[in-house]
Amino acid sequence: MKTFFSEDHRLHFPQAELSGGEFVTPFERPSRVEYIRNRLISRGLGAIEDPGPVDMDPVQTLLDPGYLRFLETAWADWKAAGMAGEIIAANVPARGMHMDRVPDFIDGKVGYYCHASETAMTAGTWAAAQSSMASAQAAVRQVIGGARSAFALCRPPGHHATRDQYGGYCFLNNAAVAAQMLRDGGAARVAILDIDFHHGNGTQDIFYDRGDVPFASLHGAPQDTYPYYIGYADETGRGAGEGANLNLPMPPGTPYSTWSEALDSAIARIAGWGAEALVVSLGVDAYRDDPISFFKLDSDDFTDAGARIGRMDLPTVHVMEGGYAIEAVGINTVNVLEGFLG
Ligand code: Q9C
Ligand code: ZN
Repeated sequence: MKTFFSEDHRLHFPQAELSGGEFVTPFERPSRVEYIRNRLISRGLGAIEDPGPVDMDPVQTLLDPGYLRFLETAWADWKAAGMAGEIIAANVPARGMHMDRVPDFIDGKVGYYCHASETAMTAGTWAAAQSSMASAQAAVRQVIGGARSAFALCRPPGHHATRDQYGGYCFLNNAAVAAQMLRDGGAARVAILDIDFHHGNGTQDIFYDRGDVPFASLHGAPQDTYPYYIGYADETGRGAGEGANLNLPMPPGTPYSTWSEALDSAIARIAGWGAEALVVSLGVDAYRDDPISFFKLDSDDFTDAGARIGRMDLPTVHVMEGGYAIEAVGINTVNVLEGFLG
């Protein structure tokens, strides 16, 4: 399996994450993907290639143009306004306020286009987000070209980003654009299976009204974890998308015996949807030692999960999402891919 990876992820390295009322070194840090790359090499999983430039056409078609312009200019606007630090959202539109009027001043714009203030933006964030997207796109081209699978080693991750909001360490929804590109490449129905510990709110939202890109997510129950306000089992899709959204929230302490049953039901639903291609939002933060998550998967469980996904026998683009147990993130990620390959 080929991997696509851009060194430009290093351009995104905020110093601060707001966590428990303190600024801490972000959990989503550059070394994460270095561990994954080193493990890919030591296990001989296949070539690792630079993706080349991003293609913004499918990104602009799927996402909000005003949001993309904001991401492009946010740092310059922030600095021009005399802000001393990294971009952090301090205000967001709340109940009773206008949800659809974009402020002129950058401080207000930031809150308009952000849903979670733990995530900081810096000078290189936009370039890094685009290079992350480029890896997803190169992996899609590989699969459209006939490969059974490809791995997009994306950083920053994407599944929390909606059409017009960033947050949860995500700026551009790589998996969503990958699925749309597989549709455009000829697959009539493209399923997205999100095994990251957190609910893929952005991906769900982007395709919620559509039946051609069904979405299934295994995640920590929203009552107990981010993104808190979405990810319930009764969110089943809307209009043409009714029945094409499957949420499988699970409580703190969930072991692999329970998680794997949920995975099997997601896999059965994807088969029932008649998917012709698959995008896996591949987060490994369901790991027992993940510092911000509460599932109890062991490293070997990720191999088994990958094998179950592989038995779906669909052309598959794996897109990297979360996973913050730095020492194990490479092992766990490559275990999924090796299990998939069988
Ligand atoms: N005090 C992904 O896994 N909440 N994003 C962190 C830490 C945000 C996770 C709380 C978690 C976002 C791609
Ligand atoms: Zn996650």
